[in-house]
Amino acid sequence: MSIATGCPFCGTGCALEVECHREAYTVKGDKTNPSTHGQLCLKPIQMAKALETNRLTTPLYRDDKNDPFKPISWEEAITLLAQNITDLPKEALYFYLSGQLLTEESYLFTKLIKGYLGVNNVDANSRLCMASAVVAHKMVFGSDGPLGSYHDIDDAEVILISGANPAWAHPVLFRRILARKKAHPETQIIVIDPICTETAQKSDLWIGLVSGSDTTLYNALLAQLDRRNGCDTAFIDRATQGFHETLTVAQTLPFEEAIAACGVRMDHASTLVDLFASEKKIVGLWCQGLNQALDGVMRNVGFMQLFLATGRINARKGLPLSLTGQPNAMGGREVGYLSNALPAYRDVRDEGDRIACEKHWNLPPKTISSTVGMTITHAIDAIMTDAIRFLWVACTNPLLTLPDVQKTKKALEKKGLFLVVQDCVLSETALLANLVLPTYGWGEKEGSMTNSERFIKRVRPFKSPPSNTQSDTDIICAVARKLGFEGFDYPHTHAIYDEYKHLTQGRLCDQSCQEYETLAYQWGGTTLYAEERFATVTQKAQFHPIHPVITPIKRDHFVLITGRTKKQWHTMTRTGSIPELRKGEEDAYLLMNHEEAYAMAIKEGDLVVITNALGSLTLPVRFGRLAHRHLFAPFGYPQTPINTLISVVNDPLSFQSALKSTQVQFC
Ligand SMILES: Nc1nc2c(c(=O)[nH]1)N[C@H]1C(S)=C(S)[C@@H](COP(=O)(O)OP(=O)(O)OC[C@H]3O[C@@H](n4cnc5c(=O)[nH]c(N)nc54)[C@H](O)[C@@H]3O)O[C@H]1N2
Ligand SMILES: Nc1nc2c(c(=O)[nH]1)N[C@H]1C(S)=C(S)[C@@H](COP(=O)(O)OP(=O)(O)OC[C@H]3O[C@@H](n4cnc5c(=O)[nH]c(N)nc54)[C@H](O)[C@@H]3O)O[C@H]1N2
Ligand code: SF4
Ligand SMILES: [Mo]
Repeated sequence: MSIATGCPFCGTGCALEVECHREAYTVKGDKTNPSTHGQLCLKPIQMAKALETNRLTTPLYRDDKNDPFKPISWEEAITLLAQNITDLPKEALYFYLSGQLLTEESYLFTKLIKGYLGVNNVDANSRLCMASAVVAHKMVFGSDGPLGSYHDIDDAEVILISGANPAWAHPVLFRRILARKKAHPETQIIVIDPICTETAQKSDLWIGLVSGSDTTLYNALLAQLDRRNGCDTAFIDRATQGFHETLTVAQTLPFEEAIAACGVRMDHASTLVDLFASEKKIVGLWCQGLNQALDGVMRNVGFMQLFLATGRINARKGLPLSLTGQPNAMGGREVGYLSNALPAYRDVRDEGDRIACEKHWNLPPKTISSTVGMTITHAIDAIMTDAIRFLWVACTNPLLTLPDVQKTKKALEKKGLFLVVQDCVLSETALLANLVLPTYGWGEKEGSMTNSERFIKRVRPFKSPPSNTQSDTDIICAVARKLGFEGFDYPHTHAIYDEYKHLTQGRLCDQSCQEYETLAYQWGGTTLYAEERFATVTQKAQFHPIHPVITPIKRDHFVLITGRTKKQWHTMTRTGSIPELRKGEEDAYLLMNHEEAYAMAIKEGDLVVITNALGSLTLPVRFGRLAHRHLFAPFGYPQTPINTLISVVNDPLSFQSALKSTQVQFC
């Protein structure tokens, strides 16, 4: 028997075929899928071997977090959960969700929390991932939603990758880029990244800029393009606003001075200007190197503006295509799980948007709050002051992935906080909980997901779940019913999708005519805004002036960049026990330039201690090629939690934490 489903890992969103033979599962690509054409990488193939590993099989509870857990029944678990929600004032409740939940699950959480409980104190790990990209898309184009399609890569003449390492993080997309290059060797792949990553090594040009200098670089390129008459003035006049103010600010620094400040070679900067000034099709890809920063929104805006200024908002001349991290962060954004949002790209601050949702959910007027909820890092502070006393975490492991591990730990351990964790395994966060709810995992549940090119597909079960676990949807519905809410009696997941899809009618992500059973649909068509009418009030795309700030590297310090490894998935709860995915990635490590290591008498394999005001970590050294005084370490290894060294500093517009880098010294 063969089941069509989707990959539970990255935002590329590969469609898969799983062949089931008794207890074993063979994972292949689904060749009929128009988005990913039967491609896949190692992760889901290997994951299929470890579906039963470390699984939780009963709800666990303890009143006091110092006591050991006791197994309890589901009836007791749901009652306890509902009771804690009822006993506390609404303002003391907080919910923390995940871009790895399915659309139907995120929709139900949103309906329960924002609709029925009437609070917006809910956020998702997308706050750590895509929040800056969301805000930037709204600022420039009027709505969230990546512009293009994967097949824009197939005829691109230049593929410009900034702040992303798709060879590791989006391997199937990277393979597609290499396939384009192979078929058309004149295609140029250019990588802007402080690290000479595998992506950069396989590209035509590595531009090893100083971490954090992106906005300076993009401003300089924009100003130089204008000097060279390389901007598309007809397009700018016709379809955009704010160009001249933006250009004036971008012209502040002379080109040479700006490029030198970025640590970029003049000839490399000139190459970029030449390419943008040409008629070539350029596809721009980016991810956390731009999103996870104090100026993450403006890095996104600056990058996108190079495309806007040169009329690259279409399939002919190219476009910016934001890479989404998690498999269904797009679906979560669509159903409005972030603290300011409502389904189908609506906003809690908009009265019309609130009314539309209240009507759809049969709720009395004014049930939905117009106050934007706290973001997750604010909620951690609020736990410390006892303002938040209930936290329900689903499908994420925040102890290791939020900034400042010690602070997060203190908050989660707080006596006055009732912590609920809904997970397939006893994660590091679950180990701190009062109540642990064991859920179905990949291969056991059904629903839908949207990938990085807005393509929605079905996810289907191909095995039975461990006994005494429940699906995420069943848990949400059981709690809602226990709270006395009507509207959570769904005969099947199909009915949840149908209810949600009607909310998308007439919206940018309209999927209201789609059928759940056969879902295979790219909302918005291949290119958003193909008619050059944008989702802003004036229907024109908006330029925004950018005032860059480069934080200098302190004396005796290095920039420590954090990110992923090639085969592991975040905190390793699903991939850590699989030998094939562990190979070469057994332990965390510190990547550094060998010249800099030699100067400090450090050899490859030596254990070194890196430190900053928050703490210290010991890591073995590996050699690589990075910009001067830059280091790299992966963040997912539980024994060496890199976020111990990352303080809570957020972008002021998106509240996304600057997780990508910090400064450290060697002890
Ligand atoms: N194997 C694997 N794949 C994954 C994941 C995983 O855990 N494992 N996670 C998924 C998720 S949720 C996400 S969000 C994506 C993330 O995908 P990526 O964003 O591609 O991955 P990161 O490792 O976070 O690294 C981003 C790159 O940004 C660079 N960078 C750092 N600072 C700067 C800067 O100032 N400017 C520029 N231009 N670049 C900079 C880093 O050197 C790094 O190469 O990966 C997804 N895919
Ligand atoms: N320093 C640093 N920190 C970072 C980043 C970085 O680049 N640098 N990247 C950030 C980014 S982009 C992201 S996306 C986050 C990721 O951070 P997290 O989401 O916290 O990391 P995961 O390990 O993916 O945690 C997912 C959890 O969900 C559980 N799970 C899996 N399937 C299911 C399911 O079906 N149902 C339920 N209920 N649970 C399930 C897993 O067992 C696991 O415990 O990390 C962020 N943190
Ligand atoms: S590229 Fe991403 S979505 Fe595709 S199979 Fe690999 S991890 Fe899964
Ligand atoms: Mo992410």
